[in-house]
Amino acid sequence: MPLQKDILNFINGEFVAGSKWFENRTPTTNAVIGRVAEAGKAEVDAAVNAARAALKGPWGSMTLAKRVELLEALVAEITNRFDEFLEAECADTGKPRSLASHIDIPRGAANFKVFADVVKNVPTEFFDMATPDGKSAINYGYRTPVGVVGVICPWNLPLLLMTWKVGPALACGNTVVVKPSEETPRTAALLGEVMNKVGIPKGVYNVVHGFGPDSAGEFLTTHPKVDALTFTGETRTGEIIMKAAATGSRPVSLEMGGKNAAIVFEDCDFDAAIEGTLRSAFVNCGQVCLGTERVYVQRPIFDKFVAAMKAGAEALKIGVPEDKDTGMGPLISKEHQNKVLSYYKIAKDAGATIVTGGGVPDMPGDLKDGCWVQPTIWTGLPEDARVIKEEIFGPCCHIAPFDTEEEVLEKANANEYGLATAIWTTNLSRAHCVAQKMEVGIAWVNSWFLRDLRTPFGGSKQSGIGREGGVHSLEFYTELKNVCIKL
Ligand code: NAD
Ligand code: 6OD
Repeated sequence: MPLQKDILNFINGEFVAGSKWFENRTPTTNAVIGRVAEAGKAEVDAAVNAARAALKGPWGSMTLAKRVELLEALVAEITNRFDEFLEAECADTGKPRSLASHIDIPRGAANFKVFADVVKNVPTEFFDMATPDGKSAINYGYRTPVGVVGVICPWNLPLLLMTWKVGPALACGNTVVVKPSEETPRTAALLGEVMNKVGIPKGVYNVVHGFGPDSAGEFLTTHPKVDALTFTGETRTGEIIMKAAATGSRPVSLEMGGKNAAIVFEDCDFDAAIEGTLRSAFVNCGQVCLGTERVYVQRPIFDKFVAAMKAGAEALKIGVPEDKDTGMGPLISKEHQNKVLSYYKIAKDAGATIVTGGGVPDMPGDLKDGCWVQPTIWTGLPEDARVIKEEIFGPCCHIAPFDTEEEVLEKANANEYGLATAIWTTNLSRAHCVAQKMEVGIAWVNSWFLRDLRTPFGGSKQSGIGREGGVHSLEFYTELKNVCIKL
């Protein structure tokens, strides 16, 4: 299937244009490969109204068993159209096909399956109580959908992070209006076709394209008929969305930025720690919220670790999605390339030792205009340096030595973010102690980005509010009512 040239909004089961168009570029060459219909106030209003109406239609009265069947059909149909999703995701992001075919697209489908299983199996609570008249009453919990959920998405793992929200929202019987990132509109639109094919009723899944301020993002998050907002993106955007949600006292779920630390003890499995840290720093060109931008290595293995990281970074082949040897693609956009390169300059100006990288790789032909940067490793900066404090969201990390557990905990926790950590040690007791003391939502030991979708996922401090995953998603996507019956 050729790539779509015009990417449309999906409202009430129909593909529709918007108030204007904006360009869709591919980051490998920065060439325009399509145009996107921007939703204005009218289209956002239509999408929200369609989502509200769908709550009262066949979707609202559908049995749980039928809803689960439809979610399972979605998984099958995404899998059927795997290559189209892959092509669309790689065109928007430039990421290696080898990566998107193992992570983005399979997880994009799995997010429907896991929440279908959750809603099918999860019980609610029950209490039997004695009443003052010598008789009794029973109480049980009953979950209902929250209503219309606004889903605001980032560009780094577009399908995966969108269905991570849409999966549980639909499993719980809600309807959604999705605002994909302006950089990556394709897979959300393609999912509209899949929704129609499997028979999800009109208005249950809607997509409005556009930007944040004064565009679809703002129109959606300030719309009074949206009942709840779930967001993934930068912390400062999350704060704006939280303010919008305050009007009407609407619930928010926020998955935001990170400046994650890896802690490598001298007793680690060295090869595993190198493999995991290379992946956590450079996969998806460093554009993973859980990625490592600060690495603390115990002094006896520091030099050996830095040398192995340098060798690993320099062995990464930078290239196009379709080359099976590509280990790293481009950044998402010219704007983001400029941001990451500005941090490369900040590190240099601050006196960092540039172990490897620090610039733009030489790329042939059309690729010269793409959004490429080199994987970059620094050492030698003080803990208050900007590249150690601020989220860069690029393929780069600073590596610093440490001596004691107390010292590294102090340094690793001295950050306003608190999303994830990766701890590398063979000392079981130390692994538990450090994991428990890290101020993060997710602590991996001897692994990174190993996901069991039944577990709570989210950030502490400025990395987020709320937890999603497994039964935890039900806390956000349902209203839990207590029914009390006097017997
Ligand atoms: P972003 O905050 O710039 O944009 C995210 C979405 O918000 C986009 O759809 C954008 O159009 C929209 N938006 C922007 N301003 C808005 C406004 N005023 N009102 C309504 N919507 C608005 O984030 P990004 O650059 O797309 O993604 C990268 C960021 O996302 C990084 O900070 C990364 O750490 C974070 N992230 C976090 C997680 C997590 O799970 N914690 C996952 C992925 C990405
Ligand atoms: O694996 C997930 O469910 C998830 N939300 C990952 C987030 C990755 C951030 O870039």
